[in-house]
Amino acid sequence: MTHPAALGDPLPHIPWEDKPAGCLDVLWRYSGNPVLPRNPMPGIQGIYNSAVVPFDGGFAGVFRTESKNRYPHLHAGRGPDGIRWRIEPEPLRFDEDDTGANHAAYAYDPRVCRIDGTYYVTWCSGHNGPTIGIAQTRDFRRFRRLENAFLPFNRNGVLFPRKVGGNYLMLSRPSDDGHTPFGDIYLSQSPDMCHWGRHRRVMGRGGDEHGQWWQRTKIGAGPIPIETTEGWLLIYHGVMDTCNGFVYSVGAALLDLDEPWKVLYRTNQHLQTPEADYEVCGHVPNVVFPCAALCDPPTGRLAIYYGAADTCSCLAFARVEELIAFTKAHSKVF
Ligand code: BMA
Repeated sequence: MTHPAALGDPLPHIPWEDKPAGCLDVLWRYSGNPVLPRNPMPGIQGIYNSAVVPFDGGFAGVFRTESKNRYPHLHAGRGPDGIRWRIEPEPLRFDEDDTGANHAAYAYDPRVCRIDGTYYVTWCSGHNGPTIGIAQTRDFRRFRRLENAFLPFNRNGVLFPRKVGGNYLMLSRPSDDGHTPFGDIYLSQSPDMCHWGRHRRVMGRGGDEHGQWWQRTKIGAGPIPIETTEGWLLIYHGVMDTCNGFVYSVGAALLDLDEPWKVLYRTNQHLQTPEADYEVCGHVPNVVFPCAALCDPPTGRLAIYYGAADTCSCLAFARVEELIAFTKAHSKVF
């Protein structure tokens, strides 16, 4: 039997730190967290839930910022090593387009996905309520807006890095106009990145009947799924309600390679829950919210970018082989 392995291009300069001796967890935090702290630049009080990809020998990203009116915007950024970042002072602006998208609307929780040499940004965009905005870029300087993927209300739009069955695929979570006390993950298909259909339900939140309180309120796709020999590795957030509000944790699933709406395995426990000071204290306490993952397939090293407490940006690490083995060994599909 071959070992489970990630597929794709090598990334030898991935940000990395070995697992601390004695650590029993599958995911471990970067000792230099937060990578991007609160008040990272004038007028910006928080930078979190942001997406990073390899680009031009280094890294590029799209970052969620929050200014002092607490209105969220997206900013492009570049960094040589995935840890030190230069964030553009002005929010992303789009070239002229003929979409009906509202360019002045709020923008948050971006993901960035490279497909056939083009980078697609998806994010939660205002359109009389939240839905999934899409833009494309090749250089992280000029961005072209495409049509919104769905009607409101929807969040957590996450593309797959290649077509499957001839279609682009996107995960999302249909939701409501508020703080959404419900939500399951769905998959939609498109021949052209414009018309989305052939919707499939992928997986639901867990409740009493599944013994899964950590993800009992809602779930949402996190980073772009990683193609592996065992299926698409999906890292996602699971949310529970408590007397003090929502708690956001991290889980993982393996989806069928050819029919990714079929869940093969899914962790029956969280892999990371808010514990570090910067996760339990911030503008919204008790949130870990992964939006991007870098992978070096030859070594199986995985670097996961996550927002902490809706305040700062952090890194956690894992080994793909270990993460897959854990997901298979501690699985409950429902
Ligand atoms: C969700 C989104 C995220 C945020 C989370 C916790 O609804 O708004 O951006 O991190 O709530 O506040």
